[in-house]
Amino acid sequence: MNIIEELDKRRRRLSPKTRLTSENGMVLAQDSNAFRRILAIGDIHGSYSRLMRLFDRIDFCPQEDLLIFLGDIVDRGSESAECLRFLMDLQEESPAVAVLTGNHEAMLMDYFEKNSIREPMNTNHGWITSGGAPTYESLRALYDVDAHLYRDVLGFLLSLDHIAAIGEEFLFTHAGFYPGASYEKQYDSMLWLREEFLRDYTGDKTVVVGHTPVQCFDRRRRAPLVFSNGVIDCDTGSFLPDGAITCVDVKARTFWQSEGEKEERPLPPPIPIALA
Ligand SMILES: [Mn+2]
Repeated sequence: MNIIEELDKRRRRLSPKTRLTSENGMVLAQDSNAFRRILAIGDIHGSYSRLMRLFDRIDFCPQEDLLIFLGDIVDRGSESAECLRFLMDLQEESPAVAVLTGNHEAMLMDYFEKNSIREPMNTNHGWITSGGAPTYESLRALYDVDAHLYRDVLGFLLSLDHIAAIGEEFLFTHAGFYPGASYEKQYDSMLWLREEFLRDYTGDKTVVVGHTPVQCFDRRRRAPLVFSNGVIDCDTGSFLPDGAITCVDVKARTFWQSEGEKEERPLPPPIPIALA
Protein backbone atom coordinates (compact mmCIF):
# COMPACT_ATOMS: atom_id res chain seq x y z
CA MET A 1 0.00 0.00 0.00
CA ASN A 2 1.48 3.38 -0.96
CA ILE A 3 1.54 6.37 1.39
CA ILE A 4 -1.55 8.07 -0.09
CA GLU A 5 -3.60 4.84 0.02
CA GLU A 6 -2.57 4.30 3.63
CA LEU A 7 -3.52 7.85 4.64
CA ASP A 8 -6.91 7.57 2.91
CA LYS A 9 -7.59 4.16 4.43
CA ARG A 10 -6.82 5.36 7.96
CA ARG A 11 -8.79 8.56 7.42
CA ARG A 12 -11.93 6.80 6.19
CA ARG A 13 -11.83 4.42 9.16
CA LEU A 14 -12.19 7.28 11.67
CA SER A 15 -15.38 7.59 13.65
CA PRO A 16 -17.57 10.49 12.41
CA LYS A 17 -17.19 12.01 15.89
CA THR A 18 -13.41 12.33 15.53
CA ARG A 19 -12.62 15.84 14.27
CA LEU A 20 -8.83 15.47 14.28
CA THR A 21 -6.50 12.71 15.44
CA SER A 22 -2.95 11.48 15.04
CA GLU A 23 -1.71 7.91 14.68
CA ASN A 24 1.76 6.65 13.79
CA GLY A 25 2.98 10.13 12.82
CA MET A 26 -0.04 10.75 10.58
CA VAL A 27 -2.46 13.58 11.42
CA LEU A 28 -5.91 12.71 10.13
CA ALA A 29 -9.24 14.47 9.66
CA GLN A 30 -12.09 12.90 7.75
CA ASP A 31 -13.69 16.14 6.64
CA SER A 32 -12.02 19.44 5.81
CA ASN A 33 -15.36 21.17 6.51
CA ALA A 34 -14.94 20.43 10.22
CA PHE A 35 -12.76 23.57 10.31
CA ARG A 36 -13.59 27.16 9.42
CA ARG A 37 -10.06 27.74 8.08
CA ILE A 38 -7.17 25.35 7.43
CA LEU A 39 -3.94 27.25 8.00
CA ALA A 40 -0.38 26.09 7.31
CA ILE A 41 2.77 27.87 8.51
CA GLY A 42 6.06 27.20 6.67
CA ASP A 43 9.67 27.10 7.91
CA ILE A 44 10.31 29.25 11.02
CA HIS A 45 14.04 28.59 11.56
CA GLY A 46 14.41 30.07 15.02
CA SER A 47 12.92 33.48 14.27
CA TYR A 48 10.59 34.06 17.22
CA SER A 49 10.02 37.77 16.50
CA ARG A 50 8.88 36.99 12.93
CA LEU A 51 6.70 34.15 14.21
CA MET A 52 4.99 36.48 16.73
CA ARG A 53 4.37 39.15 14.07
CA LEU A 54 2.84 36.57 11.71
CA PHE A 55 0.76 35.00 14.48
CA ASP A 56 -0.77 38.39 15.37
CA ARG A 57 -1.75 38.90 11.75
CA ILE A 58 -3.59 35.59 11.19
CA ASP A 59 -6.07 36.03 14.08
CA PHE A 60 -6.07 32.29 14.89
CA CYS A 61 -9.31 30.99 16.43
CA PRO A 62 -8.52 27.76 18.35
CA GLN A 63 -12.15 26.59 18.47
CA GLU A 64 -12.80 26.92 14.73
CA ASP A 65 -9.50 26.80 12.83
CA LEU A 66 -7.00 24.03 12.12
CA LEU A 67 -3.38 25.21 12.23
CA ILE A 68 -0.56 23.03 10.87
CA PHE A 69 3.13 23.83 11.26
CA LEU A 70 5.16 22.36 8.38
CA GLY A 71 8.44 21.78 10.29
CA ASP A 72 11.91 23.36 10.43
CA ILE A 73 10.94 25.29 13.53
CA VAL A 74 14.57 25.32 14.65
CA ASP A 75 18.07 26.20 13.34
CA ARG A 76 19.88 29.11 11.69
CA GLY A 77 18.06 31.77 13.82
CA SER A 78 18.93 32.42 17.48
CA GLU A 79 15.48 31.94 19.10
CA SER A 80 14.77 28.24 18.52
CA ALA A 81 13.96 27.41 22.17
CA GLU A 82 11.41 30.27 22.28
CA CYS A 83 9.77 29.03 19.05
CA LEU A 84 9.55 25.46 20.38
CA ARG A 85 8.05 26.60 23.71
CA PHE A 86 5.46 28.73 21.92
CA LEU A 87 4.35 25.82 19.68
CA MET A 88 4.34 23.39 22.61
CA ASP A 89 2.07 25.66 24.67
CA LEU A 90 -0.16 26.48 21.69
CA GLN A 91 -0.67 22.79 20.90
CA GLU A 92 -1.47 22.04 24.52
CA GLU A 93 -4.09 24.82 24.72
CA SER A 94 -5.71 24.33 21.29
CA PRO A 95 -7.83 21.41 20.09
CA ALA A 96 -6.60 21.64 16.47
CA VAL A 97 -2.90 22.45 16.20
CA ALA A 98 -0.62 19.94 14.41
CA VAL A 99 3.16 20.26 14.42
CA LEU A 100 5.07 18.32 11.76
CA THR A 101 8.77 17.51 11.84
CA GLY A 102 11.26 18.93 9.34
CA ASN A 103 14.70 17.61 8.43
CA HIS A 104 16.22 20.07 10.93
CA GLU A 105 14.22 18.57 13.82
CA ALA A 106 15.31 15.10 12.58
CA MET A 107 18.99 16.18 12.68
CA LEU A 108 18.50 17.67 16.16
CA MET A 109 16.97 14.43 17.48
CA ASP A 110 19.85 12.44 16.01
CA TYR A 111 22.32 14.76 17.76
CA PHE A 112 20.68 14.30 21.17
CA GLU A 113 20.50 10.53 20.74
CA LYS A 114 24.31 10.58 20.64
CA ASN A 115 25.27 13.69 22.65
CA SER A 116 24.11 15.38 25.85
CA ILE A 117 23.31 19.06 26.43
CA ARG A 118 25.62 18.78 29.48
CA GLU A 119 28.63 18.22 27.21
CA PRO A 120 30.32 20.92 25.09
CA MET A 121 28.92 21.28 21.58
CA ASN A 122 30.05 18.40 19.31
CA THR A 123 31.08 20.38 16.25
CA ASN A 124 31.69 17.20 14.23
CA HIS A 125 27.98 16.40 14.06
CA GLY A 126 26.15 17.33 10.85
CA TRP A 127 23.38 19.13 12.76
CA ILE A 128 25.84 21.65 14.24
CA THR A 129 27.32 22.39 10.80
CA SER A 130 23.84 22.72 9.22
CA GLY A 131 22.57 25.62 11.32
CA GLY A 132 22.21 23.74 14.63
CA ALA A 133 24.87 25.69 16.57
CA PRO A 134 22.58 28.62 17.60
CA THR A 135 19.87 26.06 18.47
CA TYR A 136 22.29 24.18 20.72
CA GLU A 137 23.12 27.52 22.43
CA SER A 138 19.46 28.40 22.88
CA LEU A 139 18.62 24.94 24.31
CA ARG A 140 21.70 25.05 26.54
CA ALA A 141 20.53 28.43 27.94
CA LEU A 142 17.08 26.93 28.60
CA TYR A 143 18.64 23.87 30.28
CA ASP A 144 20.75 26.09 32.56
CA VAL A 145 17.67 28.02 33.71
CA ASP A 146 15.07 25.25 33.81
CA ALA A 147 16.14 21.62 33.21
CA HIS A 148 12.54 20.35 33.54
CA LEU A 149 11.31 22.63 30.80
CA TYR A 150 14.28 21.58 28.65
CA ARG A 151 13.19 17.94 29.06
CA ASP A 152 9.60 18.85 28.11
CA VAL A 153 10.83 20.61 24.97
CA LEU A 154 12.87 17.54 23.90
CA GLY A 155 9.82 15.34 24.61
CA PHE A 156 7.71 17.65 22.43
CA LEU A 157 10.27 17.29 19.59
CA LEU A 158 10.08 13.49 19.88
CA SER A 159 6.29 13.62 19.53
CA LEU A 160 6.13 15.57 16.23
CA ASP A 161 4.08 14.13 13.39
CA HIS A 162 5.24 13.50 9.79
CA ILE A 163 2.31 14.14 7.47
CA ALA A 164 -1.29 15.36 7.69
CA ALA A 165 -4.24 14.24 5.53
CA ILE A 166 -7.19 16.61 5.96
CA GLY A 167 -10.35 15.56 4.12
CA GLU A 168 -10.12 14.17 0.58
CA GLU A 169 -8.41 17.29 -0.72
CA PHE A 170 -5.38 18.26 1.36
CA LEU A 171 -2.00 16.83 2.35
CA PHE A 172 0.62 18.62 4.44
CA THR A 173 4.21 17.55 5.00
CA HIS A 174 7.62 19.16 5.38
CA ALA A 175 9.26 18.40 2.02
CA GLY A 176 7.29 15.85 -0.01
CA PHE A 177 7.00 12.10 -0.46
CA TYR A 178 7.47 9.29 -2.98
CA PRO A 179 3.84 8.68 -4.07
CA GLY A 180 4.49 5.04 -5.03
CA ALA A 181 6.32 4.00 -1.83
CA SER A 182 4.88 2.99 1.53
CA TYR A 183 4.98 5.44 4.43
CA GLU A 184 7.14 3.10 6.48
CA LYS A 185 9.79 2.89 3.74
CA GLN A 186 10.23 6.66 3.41
CA TYR A 187 9.68 7.85 6.97
CA ASP A 188 13.09 9.59 7.08
CA SER A 189 13.93 10.17 3.42
CA MET A 190 10.69 12.09 2.72
CA LEU A 191 11.91 14.95 4.95
CA TRP A 192 14.68 15.78 2.45
CA LEU A 193 12.97 15.65 -0.97
CA ARG A 194 13.08 18.63 -3.31
CA GLU A 195 12.89 18.56 -7.13
CA GLU A 196 12.05 14.84 -7.27
CA PHE A 197 8.81 15.53 -5.46
CA LEU A 198 7.98 19.04 -6.68
CA ARG A 199 8.58 18.07 -10.33
CA ASP A 200 7.16 14.55 -10.31
CA TYR A 201 4.02 14.77 -8.15
CA THR A 202 0.87 14.25 -10.26
CA GLY A 203 -1.81 13.34 -7.74
CA ASP A 204 -5.20 15.01 -7.40
CA LYS A 205 -4.71 16.36 -3.85
CA THR A 206 -3.33 19.78 -2.96
CA VAL A 207 0.01 19.18 -1.19
CA VAL A 208 1.29 21.95 1.08
CA VAL A 209 5.02 21.87 1.86
CA GLY A 210 7.90 23.98 3.19
CA HIS A 211 11.59 22.98 2.95
CA THR A 212 12.62 24.51 -0.40
CA PRO A 213 12.84 28.32 -0.05
CA VAL A 214 10.97 30.10 -2.85
CA GLN A 215 14.19 32.09 -3.33
CA CYS A 216 15.66 28.90 -4.89
CA PHE A 217 13.27 29.47 -7.81
CA ASP A 218 13.70 33.23 -8.02
CA ARG A 219 16.19 35.08 -5.82
CA ARG A 220 13.95 38.14 -5.30
CA ARG A 221 10.77 36.22 -4.60
CA ARG A 222 9.05 36.35 -1.20
CA ALA A 223 5.46 35.25 -1.87
CA PRO A 224 4.59 31.53 -1.64
CA LEU A 225 4.59 29.50 -4.88
CA VAL A 226 1.71 27.52 -6.35
CA PHE A 227 2.68 24.91 -8.91
CA SER A 228 0.48 23.58 -11.69
CA ASN A 229 0.55 20.07 -10.17
CA GLY A 230 -1.23 21.29 -7.01
CA VAL A 231 1.84 21.70 -4.77
CA ILE A 232 2.02 24.88 -2.64
CA ASP A 233 5.48 25.90 -1.33
CA CYS A 234 5.21 27.97 1.90
CA ASP A 235 8.94 28.22 2.71
CA THR A 236 9.64 31.89 2.07
CA GLY A 237 13.19 31.94 3.48
CA SER A 238 12.60 32.92 7.11
CA PHE A 239 16.38 32.73 7.77
CA LEU A 240 17.18 35.31 5.04
CA PRO A 241 17.42 39.05 5.90
CA ASP A 242 14.75 39.84 3.28
CA GLY A 243 12.80 36.60 3.75
CA ALA A 244 9.61 35.99 5.77
CA ILE A 245 7.50 33.37 7.52
CA THR A 246 4.29 32.59 5.64
CA CYS A 247 0.87 31.27 6.60
CA VAL A 248 -1.45 29.94 3.88
CA ASP A 249 -5.23 29.50 4.20
CA VAL A 250 -5.69 26.52 1.86
CA LYS A 251 -9.48 26.72 1.52
CA ALA A 252 -9.66 30.47 0.80
CA ARG A 253 -6.35 30.30 -1.15
CA THR A 254 -4.94 33.37 0.59
CA PHE A 255 -1.77 34.03 2.62
CA TRP A 256 -0.22 36.29 5.27
CA GLN A 257 3.44 37.05 5.89
CA SER A 258 5.53 38.16 8.86
CA GLU A 259 7.06 41.02 6.84
CA GLY A 260 5.54 43.71 4.64
CA GLU A 261 1.80 44.03 4.16
CA LYS A 262 -0.29 43.07 7.22
CA GLU A 263 -3.35 42.05 5.23
CA GLU A 264 -4.27 38.69 3.79
CA ARG A 265 -3.50 38.42 0.05
CA PRO A 266 -4.71 35.98 -2.64
CA LEU A 267 -2.30 33.14 -3.56
CA PRO A 268 -0.63 33.67 -6.95
CA PRO A 269 -1.91 31.67 -9.96
CA PRO A 270 -0.33 28.22 -10.56
CA ILE A 271 2.88 28.11 -12.60
CA PRO A 272 4.96 25.24 -14.04
CA ILE A 273 8.06 24.22 -12.06
CA ALA A 274 11.39 25.75 -13.13
CA LEU A 275 14.18 25.62 -10.58
CA ALA A 276 16.73 28.43 -10.96
MN1 LIG B 1 14.02 24.62 6.09
